[in-house]
Amino acid sequence: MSLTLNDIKHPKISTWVNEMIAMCEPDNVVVVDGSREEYDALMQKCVKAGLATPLKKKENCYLFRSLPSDVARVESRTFISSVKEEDAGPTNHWIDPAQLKQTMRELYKGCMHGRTMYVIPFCMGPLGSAISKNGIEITDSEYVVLNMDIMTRAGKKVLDIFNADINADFVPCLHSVGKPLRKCESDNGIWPCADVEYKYITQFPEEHLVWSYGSGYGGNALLGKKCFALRIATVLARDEGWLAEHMLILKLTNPKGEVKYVTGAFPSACGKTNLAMLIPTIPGWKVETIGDDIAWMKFGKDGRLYAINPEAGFFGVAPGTSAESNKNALISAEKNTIYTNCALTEDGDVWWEGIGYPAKGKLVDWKGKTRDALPKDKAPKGEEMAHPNARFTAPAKQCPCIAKEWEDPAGVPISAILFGGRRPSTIPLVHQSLSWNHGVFLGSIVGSEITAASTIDASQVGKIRRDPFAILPFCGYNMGDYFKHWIEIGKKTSEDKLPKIFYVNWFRKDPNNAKLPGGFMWPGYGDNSRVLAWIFDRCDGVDNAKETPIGYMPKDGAINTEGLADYYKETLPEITKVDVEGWKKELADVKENHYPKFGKHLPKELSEIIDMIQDRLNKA
Ligand code: GTP
Ligand code: SPV
Ligand code: MN
Repeated sequence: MSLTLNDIKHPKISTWVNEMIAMCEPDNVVVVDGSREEYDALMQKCVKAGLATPLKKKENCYLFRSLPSDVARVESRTFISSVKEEDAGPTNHWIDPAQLKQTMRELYKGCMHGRTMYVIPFCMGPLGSAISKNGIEITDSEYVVLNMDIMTRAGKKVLDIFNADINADFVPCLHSVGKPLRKCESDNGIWPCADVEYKYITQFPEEHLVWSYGSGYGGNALLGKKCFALRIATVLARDEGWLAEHMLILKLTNPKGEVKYVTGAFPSACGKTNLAMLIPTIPGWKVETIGDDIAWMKFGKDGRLYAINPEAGFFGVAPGTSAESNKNALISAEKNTIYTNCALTEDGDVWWEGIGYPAKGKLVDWKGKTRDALPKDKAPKGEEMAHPNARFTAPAKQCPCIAKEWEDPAGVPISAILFGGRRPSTIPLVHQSLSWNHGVFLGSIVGSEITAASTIDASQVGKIRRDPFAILPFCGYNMGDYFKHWIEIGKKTSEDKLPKIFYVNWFRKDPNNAKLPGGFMWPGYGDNSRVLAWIFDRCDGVDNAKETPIGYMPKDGAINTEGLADYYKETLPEITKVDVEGWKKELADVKENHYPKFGKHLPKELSEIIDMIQDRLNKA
């Protein structure tokens, strides 16, 4: 059944693979066919090597534990290696491509000794979609193959596309864990990866090429995801006139049965998966999922933007996921799922902080240590049973609320784009931009408290950093030029056909109000449907908004509060008004500390917007 190098008929792919074999010197080479038998055999290999634990309580589910040094993306070791430094821009790390290739070639030389090289043909997006794109990932990690099997369309069906069109484009993605084995040596239960100073997650934007070395973790190693579908795809999108974004895609149905599609960009671990799978608390409304992390949007013939989800699975944050917060995610991950860095229970199930019930008896924590379950479901920072960035990899088709059109090759027409982040103050629950360019401005100032997904440095967690369009760690070129690209997109069609742009904030805090769970002034999760409903009606031009200095905001009573706890009804006026002084400070900070970074790459339109809003605030 399994495929070999002889099954590759696409000359450019063959040549590239053979060059990589010569450099990495694997013991064997396998071309991944994507079959169930292959998946099962690879999983058994991981179990034998002591890397995967089968979960007795969940059908075909396995737990992996990484090394503590390999639990998240490593932004300090992530590079946009463009020919000119200026093209990487002020927000990316850059090394000259010739120099970096030399360094990495030294590392790759013989790096697959004792290992199998897997060649994975994969497609980002529904097969046959004009918006989809193909790649080949080479890896020496079985964990990566298994995850790519869930997260992308991978295997023979994609190889067939290449073999049918031997000139078909592909994005070459090379990955190694950077841990060669000596003869007869095995991983022996230890997650293979390299020390941090040898990790490199490199994008070569001019060549549309990815080289990743030394990490086995999700965003560093599943190269179809952030490396290709965002860092390389942002470059393709710029050149071809479309958008590649760190966005969820959801389908929203109102009580009359009318449908709108919405995308949303929130920084890592700020609620995309949760919003995409939300169960509305207001009657008659329905949310269904198209995607939870990445959206590719292209103009259709009708001048509207159509979005596809380039992925086929969810690589979701486990901690905080409970039957109450995100039941649909839990059900998605009930079977055929890979868990990473969760805790293991005595009866063979996974557990994490915020799963919604206390653990019993003894647990094996994410570091592999057996510990007594804590009486409460919260451990002190740094001593969690599951790592705060523990993840589940689950097939999207298992999601109970997956939309029937989630694999439609045409994509879905987008009516609204949301931006958001964790902002404890200033930013209101929701406001709508006054224009497309004002919306681009709102995207450009997105900021958030730092979360565990983006750093391995716990001391940084909680500080605020700007994360424009939630794409700061994922933009493959100069962020100033990326802003310009968004302005240009707004000129390609008439304003009425463009999605409306909103800024939302579920994370306002009042630490002095003891009644509020977690100090949050808004319940979030399913109650975010109340805001989605307002947005839906905005898109239809319903008279539910008032114009304020910062944009359109809900009229009094326009947010449905039926069934909301009294203490949230009391906080609602505070989070739905303009904090004039807070906004003045916000804009001053953007002007002094954020925008100057982009120099001449900052589009003048954004400076004009900031002046306009400052002016409006001064008159308020
Ligand atoms: P990535 O996969 O890292 O890109 O993250 P994501 O944006 O998909 O984040 P996710 O939905 O997994 O949410 C991460 C964390 O935010 C979880 O701990 C959630 O419980 C929490 N969260 C999500 N939505 C809300 C909300 O509306 N309110 C509050 N307070 N917390 C939320
Ligand atoms: C994120 O960090 O935004 C993720 C997880 O979605 S990773 O794929 O590791 O980037
Ligand atoms: Mn993400």
